[in-house]
Amino acid sequence: MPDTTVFVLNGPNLNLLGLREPAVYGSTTLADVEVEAKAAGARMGLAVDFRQSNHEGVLVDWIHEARTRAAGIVINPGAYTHTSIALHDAVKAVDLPVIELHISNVFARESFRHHSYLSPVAAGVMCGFGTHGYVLALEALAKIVATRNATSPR
Ligand code: CA2
Repeated sequence: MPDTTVFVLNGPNLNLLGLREPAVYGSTTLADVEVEAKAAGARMGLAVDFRQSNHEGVLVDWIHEARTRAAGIVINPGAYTHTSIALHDAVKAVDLPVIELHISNVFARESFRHHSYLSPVAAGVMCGFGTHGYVLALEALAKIVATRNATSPR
């Protein structure tokens, strides 16, 4: 049984994944991504708590919840990436590794997607690898969590 939980958080409109705009975001649904992320996490000894909300404050609450319930966070903040000082502050406030993830290559898209409020406070940023990015981000997080646990075990 994995004894390390990580949160995978998804922001606004990602509930539409696979159902709209397949040319940009692919045809895999968020439910498919959840299954893949949980399987990948299990292989790495991580229990994945996978969530989606269209509401900024709910995402803030979940980041706070992770302080006591998770060893790290993968977050696709959706469009809040480009607007949310609240998410910046929440990530900064939790002493947890946070990986920022985007399905699309935001730098190959509109200029308003080139700035992120999360990147300066994230442990790392992954974008442009489609929904496989969730597995890649979990691998990166697993490595950071293992290193943290080895240097300061509970
Ligand atoms: O590439 C990403 O993962 C994004 O975080 C997705 C956000 C976008 O605002 C960011 O700039 C980049 C949008 C999520 C909306 O997802 C949809 C999925 C399918 C159909 C419509 C929207």
